Amino acid sequence: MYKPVTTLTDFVLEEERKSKDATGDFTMLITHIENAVKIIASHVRMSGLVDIMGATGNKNAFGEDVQKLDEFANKLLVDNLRKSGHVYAVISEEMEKPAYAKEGQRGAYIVYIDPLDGSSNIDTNCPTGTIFSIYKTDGDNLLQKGSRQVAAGYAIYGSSVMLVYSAGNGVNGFTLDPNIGSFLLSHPDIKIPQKMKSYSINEAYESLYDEGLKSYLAYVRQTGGYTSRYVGSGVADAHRTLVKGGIFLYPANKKHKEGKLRLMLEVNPLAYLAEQAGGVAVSLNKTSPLTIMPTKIHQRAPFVMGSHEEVDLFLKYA
Ligand code: P6P
Repeated sequence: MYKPVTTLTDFVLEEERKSKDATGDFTMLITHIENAVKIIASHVRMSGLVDIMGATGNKNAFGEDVQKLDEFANKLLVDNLRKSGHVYAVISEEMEKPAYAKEGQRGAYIVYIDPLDGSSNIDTNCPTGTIFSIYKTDGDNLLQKGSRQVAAGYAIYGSSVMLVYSAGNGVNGFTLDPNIGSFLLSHPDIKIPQKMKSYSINEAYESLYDEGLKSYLAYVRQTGGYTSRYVGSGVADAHRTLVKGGIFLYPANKKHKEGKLRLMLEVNPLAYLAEQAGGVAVSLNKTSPLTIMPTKIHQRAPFVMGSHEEVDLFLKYA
């Protein structure tokens, strides 16, 4: 029986038609990201069977072991985007320096990417993801506040492959139909529930947290009704929080004094989505990370996102 479906392409074209000064560049940029994500998804699904699993012996910009799959994802995304003609520069978690498009191929957008977030989970078959954050080119300035993002989103390689993004008009989720190879609108207008008694934090670091956070954790544990969920893959923890509500925290601690997550590559895109979905995100000084003026492309920031009521409760203790 015929049932109308909306593909990601249909959706982005419709959004383009709504925007009077749209040139089609953004539509093409999202399409390049979509195509790269489909290829990454097919490799992630096969990672246990082909020899692209396991570490490469290289280190990324943060001195972390690079898994072969995130090196593959990085090369694919960076090459795709640089040659697209729509991108001025790509900044990736896997590369210390930005990758600029060649002269004559430089476009209107700067794209920050975490090609395979949570890659340390690949060999345990836990969800991983690709995070992207898009800014308009601003001369050769690559450091803009998160509030200047024109779009942000992620792919999550989980029980299904989803692409979730916002261009400032709410958040929409698309699920890959492997039979036709298209992303179909499956989660229109995602809204974070105002409250949900679920908290997500790495509790193994408790001794490293500040007293306020310890008191918050003590409260949610003893008040009853709360559940704890933590995957340890940012996209998975953020996605669950986006669709089910609750609170996801990666705060600063004595080991990670600025937090572990990267401001431009993880915190800002996830915070943008949280706010677009009617939720809230906080970082330094209990304010939105989108207000932070970045000073380095790879700087880190503390991060909390989730349901308004759950984040408000956390802020009472923070
Ligand atoms: P921890 C994955 O390595 C990552 O960068 C994020 O995806 C995730 O949220 C975080 O680190 C998990 O860190 O210290 O809890 O293992």
